Amino acid sequence: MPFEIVRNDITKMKVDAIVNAANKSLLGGGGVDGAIHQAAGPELLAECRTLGGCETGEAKITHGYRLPARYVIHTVGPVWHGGHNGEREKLASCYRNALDLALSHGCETIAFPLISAGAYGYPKDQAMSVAIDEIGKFLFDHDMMVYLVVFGPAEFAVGRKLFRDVQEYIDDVYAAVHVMKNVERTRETLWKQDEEAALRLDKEISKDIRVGAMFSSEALPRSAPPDWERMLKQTDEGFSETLMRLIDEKGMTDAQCYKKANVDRKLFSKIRSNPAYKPSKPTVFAFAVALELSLPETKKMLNRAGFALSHSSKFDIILEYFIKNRSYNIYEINEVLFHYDMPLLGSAAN
Ligand code: AR6
Repeated sequence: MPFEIVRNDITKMKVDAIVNAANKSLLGGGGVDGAIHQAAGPELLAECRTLGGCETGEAKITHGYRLPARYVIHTVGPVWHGGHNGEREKLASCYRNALDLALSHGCETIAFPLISAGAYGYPKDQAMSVAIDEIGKFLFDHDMMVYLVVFGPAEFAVGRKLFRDVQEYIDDVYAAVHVMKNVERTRETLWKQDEEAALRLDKEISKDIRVGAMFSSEALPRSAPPDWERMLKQTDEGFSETLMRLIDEKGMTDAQCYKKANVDRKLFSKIRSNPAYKPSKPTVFAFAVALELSLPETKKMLNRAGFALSHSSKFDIILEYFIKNRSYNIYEINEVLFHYDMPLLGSAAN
Protein backbone atom coordinates (compact mmCIF):
# COMPACT_ATOMS: atom_id res chain seq x y z
CA MET A 1 0.00 0.00 0.00
CA PRO A 2 1.36 3.43 -0.83
CA PHE A 3 0.99 5.15 2.55
CA GLU A 4 0.95 3.85 6.07
CA ILE A 5 1.26 5.42 9.50
CA VAL A 6 3.21 3.16 11.85
CA ARG A 7 4.41 3.33 15.41
CA ASN A 8 8.08 2.39 15.46
CA ASP A 9 11.65 3.50 15.95
CA ILE A 10 12.67 4.82 12.54
CA THR A 11 16.17 3.35 12.83
CA LYS A 12 14.59 -0.11 12.70
CA MET A 13 12.70 0.46 9.46
CA LYS A 14 13.71 -1.85 6.61
CA VAL A 15 13.16 0.58 3.78
CA ASP A 16 15.23 2.05 0.95
CA ALA A 17 15.51 5.41 2.71
CA ILE A 18 14.76 6.87 6.10
CA VAL A 19 14.45 10.60 6.58
CA ASN A 20 16.37 12.41 9.27
CA ALA A 21 14.98 15.53 10.97
CA ALA A 22 18.38 17.21 11.12
CA ASN A 23 19.69 20.73 11.81
CA LYS A 24 21.41 23.04 9.33
CA SER A 25 24.92 21.81 10.25
CA LEU A 26 24.02 18.18 9.41
CA LEU A 27 26.53 17.21 12.07
CA GLY A 28 24.15 15.38 14.38
CA GLY A 29 22.07 16.36 17.38
CA GLY A 30 19.42 14.92 19.68
CA GLY A 31 16.02 13.35 18.99
CA VAL A 32 15.66 11.29 15.85
CA ASP A 33 18.89 12.78 14.48
CA GLY A 34 20.86 11.43 17.45
CA ALA A 35 19.18 8.02 17.20
CA ILE A 36 19.98 7.75 13.49
CA HIS A 37 23.64 8.70 13.90
CA GLN A 38 24.01 6.29 16.77
CA ALA A 39 22.50 3.40 14.83
CA ALA A 40 24.31 4.20 11.56
CA GLY A 41 27.77 4.54 13.13
CA PRO A 42 30.55 7.15 12.72
CA GLU A 43 30.77 6.68 8.93
CA LEU A 44 27.50 8.59 8.64
CA LEU A 45 28.93 11.64 10.41
CA ALA A 46 32.04 11.44 8.22
CA GLU A 47 29.92 11.59 5.06
CA CYS A 48 27.74 14.36 6.54
CA ARG A 49 30.87 16.49 7.05
CA THR A 50 31.39 16.54 3.29
CA LEU A 51 27.93 17.97 2.55
CA GLY A 52 28.40 21.56 3.68
CA GLY A 53 25.22 21.74 5.73
CA CYS A 54 21.66 22.15 4.50
CA GLU A 55 19.12 24.99 4.41
CA THR A 56 15.71 24.81 6.06
CA GLY A 57 13.22 23.03 3.80
CA GLU A 58 15.95 21.41 1.68
CA ALA A 59 17.25 17.83 1.71
CA LYS A 60 20.53 15.94 1.17
CA ILE A 61 21.19 12.23 0.85
CA THR A 62 23.84 9.91 2.32
CA HIS A 63 24.31 6.19 2.66
CA GLY A 64 22.70 4.35 5.56
CA TYR A 65 25.84 2.46 6.73
CA ARG A 66 24.87 0.23 9.67
CA LEU A 67 21.17 1.00 9.36
CA PRO A 68 18.79 -1.45 7.69
CA ALA A 69 17.94 1.43 5.34
CA ARG A 70 20.11 1.94 2.25
CA TYR A 71 19.99 5.74 2.41
CA VAL A 72 19.43 8.51 4.90
CA ILE A 73 17.79 11.64 3.55
CA HIS A 74 18.62 14.56 5.81
CA THR A 75 16.22 17.47 5.84
CA VAL A 76 15.98 20.51 8.07
CA GLY A 77 12.53 21.39 9.32
CA PRO A 78 11.50 24.88 10.40
CA VAL A 79 11.63 25.95 14.03
CA TRP A 80 8.08 26.78 15.19
CA HIS A 81 7.65 30.49 15.87
CA GLY A 82 3.88 30.58 16.23
CA GLY A 83 2.91 29.57 12.70
CA HIS A 84 3.05 32.96 10.96
CA ASN A 85 6.61 32.77 9.73
CA GLY A 86 6.19 30.47 6.77
CA GLU A 87 6.58 27.35 8.90
CA ARG A 88 3.95 25.38 7.02
CA GLU A 89 5.47 26.03 3.58
CA LYS A 90 8.97 25.21 4.83
CA LEU A 91 7.81 21.99 6.41
CA ALA A 92 5.90 21.02 3.26
CA SER A 93 9.03 21.62 1.24
CA CYS A 94 11.01 19.22 3.50
CA TYR A 95 8.60 16.44 2.53
CA ARG A 96 8.58 17.37 -1.16
CA ASN A 97 12.37 17.63 -1.44
CA ALA A 98 12.97 14.41 0.48
CA LEU A 99 10.48 12.53 -1.70
CA ASP A 100 12.01 13.94 -4.91
CA LEU A 101 15.46 12.92 -3.76
CA ALA A 102 14.22 9.41 -2.93
CA LEU A 103 12.64 9.17 -6.36
CA SER A 104 15.79 10.26 -8.17
CA HIS A 105 17.75 7.58 -6.25
CA GLY A 106 15.34 4.84 -7.26
CA CYS A 107 13.85 4.34 -3.80
CA GLU A 108 10.64 2.37 -3.67
CA THR A 109 10.12 2.61 0.08
CA ILE A 110 10.75 5.51 2.43
CA ALA A 111 10.06 6.28 6.10
CA PHE A 112 9.59 9.75 7.59
CA PRO A 113 9.59 10.85 11.19
CA LEU A 114 7.32 13.75 12.15
CA ILE A 115 9.77 16.44 11.08
CA SER A 116 9.96 19.52 13.36
CA ALA A 117 7.53 17.98 15.85
CA GLY A 118 10.13 17.49 18.60
CA ALA A 119 12.87 19.96 19.55
CA TYR A 120 11.71 22.41 16.87
CA GLY A 121 8.34 22.71 18.58
CA TYR A 122 5.92 22.34 15.65
CA PRO A 123 2.53 21.30 17.13
CA LYS A 124 2.32 17.56 16.51
CA ASP A 125 -1.20 17.50 15.12
CA GLN A 126 -0.37 20.24 12.60
CA ALA A 127 2.97 18.61 11.72
CA MET A 128 1.08 15.40 11.06
CA SER A 129 -1.45 17.03 8.78
CA VAL A 130 1.30 18.76 6.73
CA ALA A 131 3.03 15.38 6.40
CA ILE A 132 -0.16 13.62 5.34
CA ASP A 133 -1.07 16.35 2.84
CA GLU A 134 2.32 16.43 1.15
CA ILE A 135 2.77 12.66 1.04
CA GLY A 136 -0.76 12.34 -0.35
CA LYS A 137 -0.07 14.87 -3.12
CA PHE A 138 3.17 13.15 -4.05
CA LEU A 139 1.56 9.70 -4.18
CA PHE A 140 -1.05 10.95 -6.56
CA ASP A 141 1.62 11.26 -9.24
CA HIS A 142 4.18 8.67 -8.15
CA ASP A 143 4.40 5.07 -6.98
CA MET A 144 6.23 4.69 -3.72
CA MET A 145 5.59 3.03 -0.39
CA VAL A 146 5.71 5.80 2.19
CA TYR A 147 5.69 5.25 5.95
CA LEU A 148 5.09 7.98 8.46
CA VAL A 149 6.73 6.78 11.64
CA VAL A 150 5.17 8.02 14.83
CA PHE A 151 7.18 7.64 17.98
CA GLY A 152 5.46 7.36 21.35
CA PRO A 153 1.80 7.78 22.20
CA ALA A 154 -0.60 9.46 19.79
CA GLU A 155 -2.43 11.53 22.39
CA PHE A 156 -1.69 14.68 20.40
CA ALA A 157 -4.69 13.97 18.20
CA VAL A 158 -7.10 14.54 21.06
CA GLY A 159 -8.49 18.07 21.07
CA ARG A 160 -8.67 18.41 17.30
CA LYS A 161 -12.16 19.10 16.03
CA LEU A 162 -12.20 16.13 13.65
CA PHE A 163 -11.26 13.73 16.44
CA ARG A 164 -13.84 15.25 18.77
CA ASP A 165 -16.54 14.93 16.08
CA VAL A 166 -15.69 11.29 15.38
CA GLN A 167 -15.69 10.49 19.10
CA GLU A 168 -19.08 12.17 19.51
CA TYR A 169 -20.46 10.12 16.64
CA ILE A 170 -19.13 6.89 18.15
CA ASP A 171 -20.67 7.83 21.50
CA ASP A 172 -24.02 8.66 19.87
CA VAL A 173 -24.15 5.36 18.01
CA TYR A 174 -23.13 3.39 21.09
CA ALA A 175 -25.75 5.24 23.13
CA ALA A 176 -28.46 4.55 20.52
CA VAL A 177 -27.55 0.87 20.38
CA HIS A 178 -27.58 0.74 24.16
CA VAL A 179 -31.03 2.40 24.37
CA MET A 180 -32.42 -0.04 21.80
CA LYS A 181 -31.05 -3.01 23.72
CA ASN A 182 -32.59 -1.74 26.98
CA VAL A 183 -35.95 -1.18 25.30
CA GLU A 184 -35.87 -4.71 23.89
CA ARG A 185 -35.03 -6.15 27.28
CA THR A 186 -37.81 -4.22 29.07
CA ARG A 187 -40.32 -5.27 26.41
CA GLU A 188 -39.42 -8.92 26.72
CA THR A 189 -39.73 -8.88 30.51
CA LEU A 190 -43.06 -7.01 30.33
CA TRP A 191 -44.52 -9.39 27.75
CA LYS A 192 -43.89 -12.21 30.14
CA GLN A 193 -45.55 -10.38 33.09
CA ASP A 194 -48.15 -7.94 31.79
CA GLU A 195 -49.20 -7.85 28.14
CA GLU A 196 -51.23 -4.62 28.44
CA ALA A 197 -48.35 -2.72 29.97
CA ALA A 198 -46.12 -4.08 27.23
CA LEU A 199 -48.49 -2.74 24.57
CA ARG A 200 -48.55 0.68 26.25
CA LEU A 201 -44.76 0.71 26.34
CA ASP A 202 -44.66 -0.20 22.66
CA LYS A 203 -46.76 2.87 21.83
CA GLU A 204 -44.67 5.17 24.00
CA ILE A 205 -41.40 4.02 22.63
CA SER A 206 -42.40 3.74 18.99
CA LYS A 207 -41.14 7.29 18.43
CA ASP A 208 -37.87 6.56 20.19
CA ILE A 209 -37.43 3.42 18.16
CA ARG A 210 -37.82 5.45 15.00
CA VAL A 211 -35.18 7.83 16.28
CA GLY A 212 -32.98 4.87 17.17
CA ALA A 213 -33.51 3.38 13.73
CA MET A 214 -31.86 6.44 12.22
CA PHE A 215 -28.68 5.26 13.83
CA SER A 216 -29.27 1.65 12.90
CA SER A 217 -27.07 0.19 10.21
CA GLU A 218 -30.20 -1.29 8.66
CA ALA A 219 -31.85 2.09 8.09
CA LEU A 220 -32.40 2.77 4.42
CA PRO A 221 -33.24 6.08 2.78
CA ARG A 222 -36.96 6.50 1.95
CA SER A 223 -36.37 7.01 -1.75
CA ALA A 224 -33.40 5.11 -3.06
CA PRO A 225 -30.99 7.12 -5.25
CA PRO A 226 -30.69 5.85 -8.84
CA ASP A 227 -27.21 4.33 -8.44
CA TRP A 228 -28.42 2.30 -5.53
CA GLU A 229 -31.40 0.97 -7.47
CA ARG A 230 -29.21 -0.05 -10.36
CA MET A 231 -26.77 -1.78 -8.02
CA LEU A 232 -29.60 -3.69 -6.41
CA LYS A 233 -30.76 -5.05 -9.74
CA GLN A 234 -27.40 -6.57 -10.57
CA THR A 235 -27.68 -9.10 -7.80
CA ASP A 236 -25.27 -11.74 -9.07
CA GLU A 237 -22.34 -9.40 -9.60
CA GLY A 238 -19.30 -10.18 -7.46
CA PHE A 239 -17.13 -7.59 -5.71
CA SER A 240 -14.58 -7.35 -8.49
CA GLU A 241 -17.18 -6.88 -11.22
CA THR A 242 -19.08 -4.30 -9.15
CA LEU A 243 -15.88 -2.38 -8.52
CA MET A 244 -14.88 -2.29 -12.21
CA ARG A 245 -18.36 -1.21 -13.26
CA LEU A 246 -18.46 1.58 -10.69
CA ILE A 247 -15.04 2.86 -11.76
CA ASP A 248 -16.38 3.15 -15.31
CA GLU A 249 -19.61 4.74 -14.21
CA LYS A 250 -17.81 7.33 -12.09
CA GLY A 251 -15.63 8.16 -15.10
CA MET A 252 -12.43 7.35 -13.21
CA THR A 253 -9.32 5.66 -14.52
CA ASP A 254 -8.11 2.54 -12.73
CA ALA A 255 -5.07 4.42 -11.43
CA GLN A 256 -7.14 7.29 -10.10
CA CYS A 257 -9.27 4.81 -8.23
CA TYR A 258 -6.57 2.63 -6.66
CA LYS A 259 -4.51 5.67 -5.70
CA LYS A 260 -7.47 7.31 -4.04
CA ALA A 261 -8.12 3.99 -2.30
CA ASN A 262 -4.50 3.85 -1.06
CA VAL A 263 -4.27 0.41 -2.63
CA ASP A 264 -1.20 -0.59 -4.59
CA ARG A 265 -1.28 -1.44 -8.26
CA LYS A 266 -0.45 -5.11 -7.70
CA LEU A 267 -3.41 -5.69 -5.42
CA PHE A 268 -5.66 -3.81 -7.80
CA SER A 269 -4.55 -5.98 -10.76
CA LYS A 270 -5.23 -9.05 -8.66
CA ILE A 271 -8.77 -7.88 -7.95
CA ARG A 272 -9.29 -6.92 -11.58
CA SER A 273 -8.16 -10.27 -12.98
CA ASN A 274 -9.99 -12.45 -10.49
CA PRO A 275 -13.78 -12.11 -10.51
CA ALA A 276 -13.96 -14.34 -7.42
CA TYR A 277 -11.50 -12.17 -5.46
CA LYS A 278 -12.48 -11.92 -1.80
CA PRO A 279 -11.22 -8.62 -0.38
CA SER A 280 -10.85 -7.78 3.29
CA LYS A 281 -13.32 -5.38 4.87
CA PRO A 282 -10.80 -2.47 4.99
CA THR A 283 -10.16 -2.96 1.27
CA VAL A 284 -13.87 -2.75 0.48
CA PHE A 285 -14.11 0.42 2.54
CA ALA A 286 -11.03 1.81 0.80
CA PHE A 287 -12.71 1.48 -2.58
CA ALA A 288 -16.01 2.81 -1.25
CA VAL A 289 -14.11 5.91 -0.16
CA ALA A 290 -12.24 6.19 -3.46
CA LEU A 291 -15.50 5.93 -5.39
CA GLU A 292 -17.19 8.37 -3.01
CA LEU A 293 -20.10 6.00 -2.47
CA SER A 294 -23.08 6.93 -0.32
CA LEU A 295 -23.80 4.90 2.80
CA PRO A 296 -26.41 2.62 1.16
CA GLU A 297 -24.06 2.05 -1.78
CA THR A 298 -21.23 1.22 0.63
CA LYS A 299 -23.42 -1.31 2.42
CA LYS A 300 -24.25 -2.94 -0.89
CA MET A 301 -20.58 -3.03 -1.81
CA LEU A 302 -19.80 -4.67 1.55
CA ASN A 303 -22.54 -7.24 0.89
CA ARG A 304 -20.98 -8.11 -2.45
CA ALA A 305 -17.85 -9.11 -0.54
CA GLY A 306 -19.77 -10.96 2.17
CA PHE A 307 -19.64 -8.26 4.88
CA ALA A 308 -22.17 -6.10 6.69
CA LEU A 309 -21.84 -2.75 8.41
CA SER A 310 -22.00 -3.32 12.13
CA HIS A 311 -22.70 -0.92 14.96
CA SER A 312 -20.87 -3.10 17.40
CA SER A 313 -17.61 -2.42 15.59
CA LYS A 314 -15.82 0.88 16.22
CA PHE A 315 -14.04 0.48 12.89
CA ASP A 316 -17.37 0.38 11.05
CA ILE A 317 -18.77 3.32 13.00
CA ILE A 318 -15.75 5.47 12.15
CA LEU A 319 -16.12 4.63 8.46
CA GLU A 320 -19.83 5.32 8.65
CA TYR A 321 -19.07 8.75 10.12
CA PHE A 322 -16.83 9.71 7.19
CA ILE A 323 -19.08 8.25 4.51
CA LYS A 324 -22.23 9.84 5.94
CA ASN A 325 -20.44 13.19 5.97
CA ARG A 326 -19.21 12.56 2.44
CA SER A 327 -15.70 13.12 3.68
CA TYR A 328 -13.55 10.99 1.43
CA ASN A 329 -9.94 11.87 2.24
CA ILE A 330 -8.46 8.45 2.86
CA TYR A 331 -5.37 9.81 4.61
CA GLU A 332 -7.49 11.74 7.06
CA ILE A 333 -9.60 8.62 7.65
CA ASN A 334 -6.45 6.60 8.25
CA GLU A 335 -5.17 9.19 10.69
CA VAL A 336 -8.31 8.72 12.76
CA LEU A 337 -8.22 4.92 12.43
CA PHE A 338 -4.58 4.96 13.51
CA HIS A 339 -5.54 7.01 16.54
CA TYR A 340 -8.03 4.32 17.56
CA ASP A 341 -5.55 1.49 16.85
CA MET A 342 -7.72 0.16 14.05
CA PRO A 343 -6.59 -1.41 10.77
CA LEU A 344 -5.88 1.24 8.15
CA LEU A 345 -7.62 1.41 4.79
CA GLY A 346 -5.67 -0.10 1.95
CA SER A 347 -2.95 -1.45 4.24
CA ALA A 348 -0.57 -4.10 2.91
CA ALA A 349 -1.93 -6.71 5.31
CA ASN A 350 -5.18 -6.78 3.40
N1 AR6 B 1 12.08 7.15 15.52
C1 AR6 B 1 11.02 7.84 15.07
N2 AR6 B 1 10.69 9.06 15.51
C2 AR6 B 1 11.46 9.60 16.48
C3 AR6 B 1 12.61 8.94 17.01
C4 AR6 B 1 12.89 7.65 16.48
N3 AR6 B 1 13.94 6.94 16.92
N4 AR6 B 1 13.17 9.75 17.93
C5 AR6 B 1 12.41 10.86 18.00
N5 AR6 B 1 11.38 10.78 17.12
P1 AR6 B 1 13.15 15.76 16.76
P2 AR6 B 1 12.87 18.22 15.14
C6 AR6 B 1 10.31 11.74 16.83
O1 AR6 B 1 13.34 16.55 17.99
O2 AR6 B 1 11.71 18.65 15.94
C7 AR6 B 1 17.73 17.43 16.68
O3 AR6 B 1 18.56 17.71 17.74
C8 AR6 B 1 9.97 12.74 17.91
O4 AR6 B 1 9.06 12.17 18.84
O5 AR6 B 1 14.03 14.60 16.56
O6 AR6 B 1 12.78 18.32 13.66
C9 AR6 B 1 18.26 17.93 15.35
O7 AR6 B 1 19.67 17.85 15.30
C10 AR6 B 1 9.31 13.83 17.12
O8 AR6 B 1 7.93 13.54 16.89
O9 AR6 B 1 13.31 16.69 15.44
C11 AR6 B 1 17.78 19.33 15.31
O10 AR6 B 1 18.60 20.20 16.01
C12 AR6 B 1 10.02 13.78 15.76
O11 AR6 B 1 10.75 12.55 15.76
C13 AR6 B 1 16.43 19.26 16.00
O12 AR6 B 1 16.51 18.15 16.87
C14 AR6 B 1 10.98 14.91 15.50
O13 AR6 B 1 11.64 15.30 16.70
C15 AR6 B 1 15.33 18.98 15.01
O14 AR6 B 1 14.10 19.04 15.67
